[in-house]
Amino acid sequence: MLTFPKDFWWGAATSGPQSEGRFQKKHANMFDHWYDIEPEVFYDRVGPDMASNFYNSYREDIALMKQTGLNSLRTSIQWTRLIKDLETNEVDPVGVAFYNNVIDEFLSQNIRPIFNLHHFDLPVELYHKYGGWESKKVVDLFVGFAEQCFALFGDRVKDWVTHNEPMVVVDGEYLFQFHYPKLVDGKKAVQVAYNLNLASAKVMAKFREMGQPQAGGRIGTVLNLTPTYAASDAEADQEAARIAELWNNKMFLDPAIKGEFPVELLELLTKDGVLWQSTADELALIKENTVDFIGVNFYHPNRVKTPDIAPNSVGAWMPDRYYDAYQMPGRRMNIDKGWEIYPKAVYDIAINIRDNYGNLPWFVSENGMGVSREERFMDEKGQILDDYRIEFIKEHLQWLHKGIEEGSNCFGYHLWTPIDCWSWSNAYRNRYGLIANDIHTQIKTIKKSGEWFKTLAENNGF
Ligand code: BGP
Repeated sequence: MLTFPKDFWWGAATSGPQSEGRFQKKHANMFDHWYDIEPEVFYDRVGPDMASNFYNSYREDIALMKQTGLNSLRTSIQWTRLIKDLETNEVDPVGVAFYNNVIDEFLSQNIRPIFNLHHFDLPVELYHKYGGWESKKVVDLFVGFAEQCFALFGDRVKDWVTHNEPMVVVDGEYLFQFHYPKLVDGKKAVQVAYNLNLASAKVMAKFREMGQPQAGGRIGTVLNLTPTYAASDAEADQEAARIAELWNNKMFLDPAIKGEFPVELLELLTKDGVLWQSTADELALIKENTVDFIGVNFYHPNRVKTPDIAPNSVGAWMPDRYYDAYQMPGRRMNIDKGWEIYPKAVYDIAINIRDNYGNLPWFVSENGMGVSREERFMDEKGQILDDYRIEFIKEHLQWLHKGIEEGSNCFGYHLWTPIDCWSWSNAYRNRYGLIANDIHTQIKTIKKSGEWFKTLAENNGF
């Protein structure tokens, strides 16, 4: 039996845009807009309009979550729902009422709500008007939105998160074209990375200025800390891994925890002539405002090798001129999703935080297994028998447990996701939930993994 620390968070994570649906929203976010102009990009042309209908069924949904044993749940407040006037940050009463009801419902079911402020869902108007995260004006508007959230909900919500996977905004919107506006612009990508870090620090400063910690509040951020593994011990592969790690992980992890960007990254961006615009005041604010805890989303490792192209190749700046993805022969795959399964990485993350980041309190904020056409595994009673998901969770928990035994300060494990939800341009292709959602009827049914998770939470281990 593997027993986890006392008061361990056994939970799950979702987000506003992926669960609520667009009902009664005041504004469109980047994805709403993208779907409006290019629906064909989305798997089966399914957009965010309905998502998993949480806006209408939050009571029933939260009751189902309770039945899967969750003691904590992360979702996000949609900027595009809470705020009526994006310039003045005047709130929309309908949005306020909705989030109040949701919070109260979580609390009445004894589920701890963890609220995130940004999950790829910038209001698209702020992109069209100001260039979105390229602009420091938008950083300040985001702080104003956060301030409203703390003032309205900080009496009941005690755990806050500034961003979910900010690196995905950088990669998806500015480099690799998997999020609208699908730009390929390394220089802008670098500025956006900086501005997202600045936004996180400014929001934390506001949180503290408002006295939230005195009222028992904590604030952190959620990063997709995909560890980098070099293809070999050869110096060139090691060098590729060093730079990939700097760009993909340390660019957010270091300022979040240490309040400073890694010197090696600054040197590299300076040498390449793409370093961001920053001021001494901003850097001082980042230095002073570090996280209370960190959430780590982990799905798959990042294996890299030295790039095939020569170092003096010509063209626009992209970080991946320094490394290529390495397809390791014999790797174990979740073939449906196309991601490698490598549970030991959770242990490596635990030890990295323990040894290199002051053993800060952290939790696994997302981990999970996306599977397509899960109806394949349905029994005659209509329940999905997802033993593969149970095994996947167990394997990751075994490694997490080892990390904790060796002193890593991990306080929880959140699965992605409680109820099958809408996943951006993949829409409903990959299902991750403990609870299945028939998107045609919105009928929700607990999977075998949901029952198993309840026992896991009750026993505080397995
Ligand atoms: C994470 C995101 C989630 C979720 C998940 C599943 O990176 O934080 O929002 O979408 O990935 O992704 P996919 O649907 O691509 O399998």
